Parts: sequence; structure tokens; C-alpha cells
Amino acid sequence: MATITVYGSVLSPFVARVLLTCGYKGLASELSMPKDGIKSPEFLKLNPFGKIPTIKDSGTVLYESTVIVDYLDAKYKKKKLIPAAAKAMGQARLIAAISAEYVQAAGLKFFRMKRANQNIPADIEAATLELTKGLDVLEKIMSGKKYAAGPSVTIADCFAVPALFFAVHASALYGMKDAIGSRKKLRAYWERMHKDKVAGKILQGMSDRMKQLLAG
Ligand SMILES: N[C@@H](CCC(=O)N[C@@H](CS)C(=O)NCC(=O)O)C(=O)O
Repeated sequence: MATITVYGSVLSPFVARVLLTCGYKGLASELSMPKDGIKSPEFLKLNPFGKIPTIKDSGTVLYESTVIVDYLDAKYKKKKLIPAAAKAMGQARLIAAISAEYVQAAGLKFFRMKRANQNIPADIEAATLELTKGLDVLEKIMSGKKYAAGPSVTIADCFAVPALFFAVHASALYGMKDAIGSRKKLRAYWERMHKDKVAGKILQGMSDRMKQLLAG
């Protein structure tokens, strides 16, 4: 199997989804930023939006993280991350969607406000409310087992881990000391994922990169 090129940076939660997918499926991947930048004519030929992640897998070029995750799971049949049974698939996709659309979205709002040096109380309050609601729902639907949707790793983990990273670390930039709070299933999951071989490595990479970025 050829090595999959993943264009991007580990700090991007969209890229991290793809790296987690490769990691959990045991696929060889190589992470790199496009040589002349994401808006260069060369890179725009691969992804007309000039965004990361974008992948090259032998002759296949793809962009949009959710599409890439589905593609990798469909192409490489071993260690399936999308459950075949309808109910289990629905549960895994629901956790992935809540993580992406609510938890990650709110976390990214904090991060982007910080990078733009914005401190508008109404915006901070709106992001806090959105994050609180998203985390409450996630706590409700998490399996409470080893992985997000049950005893085995699924697509849910590929979305939940980067979403929780931004929920915790970006909200902390606005004084939320502990975004997870008293949500028991989420807390145990978050602690477990730091010790998980695949997720732990990605979380460390995200954390190192965020520190570098904020320092610079
Ligand atoms: N919907 C896209 C979003 C990707 C995305 O927004 N990536 C950001 C990095 S976190 C990016 O490339 N931003 C550069 C830009 O929009 O110009 C996906 O799921 O892949």
C-alpha cells in the first residue's frame, strides 16, 4: 500500500480527523504543507478552495475532511470505522456530527477570536453558550465505554477528539479553566484518549502546535 499524502497541519481539527482515521486504520500517511502555500496555483489545482486537509492516495486526490474519512474507510476494508449496522452507524455518526457542528464549531470561535485579538463580551458569551450546549448533548450521547460510540473505535472518535481539543484549549484562552466540567463520561473519555496510542500522539501534536502558534 502506497503512503497517503495528507496536506495540512495537525492543529487543524479537520486535518486531525484524517490523521486519526489513518492512524486507527493502520494506514501509512505523510503530513506536509503544500510547498508554495495553500493558495498557490499548484495547490489550487488539487483543491480549488485552497484548504486543508487535501489528500493524494495513489491517483486519487480528495478534499473535505468528512469525504476523505468516508473514502478511506470505504477503500481500505480492514479496521472499519463506520459500523455496518444501521443503529450503530447512526450512533457513531451522531456523535461525529455533534462534535463537528457544535462542539468544534464553538471551540474554533474562541480560537479565531483569540488570534484576531478580539474580546467582545457578546461574542464570548455566545461561544460559551454554544459550547456548553454542545458538550451537554455530547455527554448525553457518549457511550461511556472505552471509545465514543462503544467498545470499539469508530468514526465518532475521529471527530470527537479534535473537537474536544478545541473545546478545552481554545475556551481556556478566554478563562474557562475546565470546559468539560462535571460531565463524567466526557471527562473519562478525554483522559482515556490522552493515553490512547493513536489519539494521544495527535493530541500532543495539536497541543505543541497551538503553543507555538500562540507564542509566535
Ligand atoms: N469543510 C472543510 C474545512 C477545512 C478548513 O476550513 N480548513 C482550514 C484549516 S483549519 C483551512 O484550510 N483554512 C484556510 C482557508 O480557508 O483559506 C473540511 O472539512 O475539510
